[in-house]
Amino acid sequence: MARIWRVSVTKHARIVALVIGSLLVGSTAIAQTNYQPAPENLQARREFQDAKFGMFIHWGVYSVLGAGEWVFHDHTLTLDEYNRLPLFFDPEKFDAKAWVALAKAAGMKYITITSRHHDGFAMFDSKVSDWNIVQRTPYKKDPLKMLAEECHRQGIKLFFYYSQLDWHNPNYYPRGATSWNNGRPDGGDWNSYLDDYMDGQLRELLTNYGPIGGIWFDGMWDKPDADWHLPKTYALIHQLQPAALIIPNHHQTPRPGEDVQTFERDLPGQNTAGFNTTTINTQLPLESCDTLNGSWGFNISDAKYKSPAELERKLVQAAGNNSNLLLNIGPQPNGEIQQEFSTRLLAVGDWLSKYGNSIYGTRGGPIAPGDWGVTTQKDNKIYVHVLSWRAPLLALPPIPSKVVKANSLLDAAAVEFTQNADGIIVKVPPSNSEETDRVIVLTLANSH
Ligand code: FHN
Repeated sequence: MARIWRVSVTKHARIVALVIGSLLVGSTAIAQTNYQPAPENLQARREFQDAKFGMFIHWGVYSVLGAGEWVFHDHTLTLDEYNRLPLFFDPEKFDAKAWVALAKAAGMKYITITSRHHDGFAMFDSKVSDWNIVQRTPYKKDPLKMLAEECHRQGIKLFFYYSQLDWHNPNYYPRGATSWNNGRPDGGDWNSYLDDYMDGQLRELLTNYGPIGGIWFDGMWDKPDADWHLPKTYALIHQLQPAALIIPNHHQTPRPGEDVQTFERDLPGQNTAGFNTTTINTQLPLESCDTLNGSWGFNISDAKYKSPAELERKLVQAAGNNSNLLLNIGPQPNGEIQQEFSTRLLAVGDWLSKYGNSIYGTRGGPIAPGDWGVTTQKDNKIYVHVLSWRAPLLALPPIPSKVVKANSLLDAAAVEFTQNADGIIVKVPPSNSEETDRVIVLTLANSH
């Protein structure tokens, strides 16, 4: 009982920290001033939008304890205790080829992996400090190197999640909203943390792993009033790899220098999680991240697996809201991806092999999402995704173009429809209870 209470209190404290951080972080509205994205960056943004579905991976020494990536904070471990974790991290079953192959079989077009999380532990070969997988674990190898090589080989983009928040480095001082009682030293050089340590590691990530998709930042909400030297860091990234996208998970409206707006456990513009902004930057690609069960890092007691149908609906909802879905799994400490994840991912991949045309390469359609479903669009095709509608007729609002044909995506069967100034009425094919999404393709006149 005491444990349950403590866990719920710490979870609550965590959300409060995220919310307060998110509310305040806007006050540090410093960014890469006069940012003009390079042509290759603009191209990378389009490719990112086309990709639609990515694999998020939270993997670190915290996985050893099977209690999520916040275990240092949640269980109030001391630094000395946490320092022992790398000694038990020996992922002998890690197989970069299998991970990338699974992402591809799931229909995912990119991977975003934690290069380090809030524990500051580098999952790559860093020369900036020895708090890294090569020097502190019996494994002694750099899994990100293997993953990057495999991603390049299999033609999938790799992004690095990078936590700006660091519970381990003494120079992350003054402390932020989290992890006050873990025996961290009361002193440190903040500027050195940013300029030497963080930028040093980012330089490594952007020079030693070939072309990467971008950097997915997290943790700024921990110290909302701090000067994070963002102009310098953002300029460094864009200078080293102009096509690399900066994706900041600060839960606020984007600022110059940032290339994608991301939302955590929410669709763009929604805030059910309690810390997302409801303001959407319509100029930027959008992304929404979520978990396959309820956790980010490996959590041995979390069996709240979402069904393939739930995951497919999330993907369709994201696409209909002009957004990507970044779906998270937390691999085991031995490097294996548990079967509960892989079977569900493969089922989604199977679904995508039939419905992918209505997802990949699309943008949010011209009709606003409703309780019934969403639309996506590619060239002169509007895909009407009927997610929840029992009646035989569906009335849609007017659109500026003339519909010349309507047919069902799966079997190309003609679908009856009428169109006038009041809108479009389509006769929805009967629902098959096993179908997540009924997709009707509207072909427009005047294709471009
Ligand atoms: O605190 C992290 C959390 O562990 C996880 O990494 C998620 C992923 O979006 N982001 C943070 C909370 O905003």
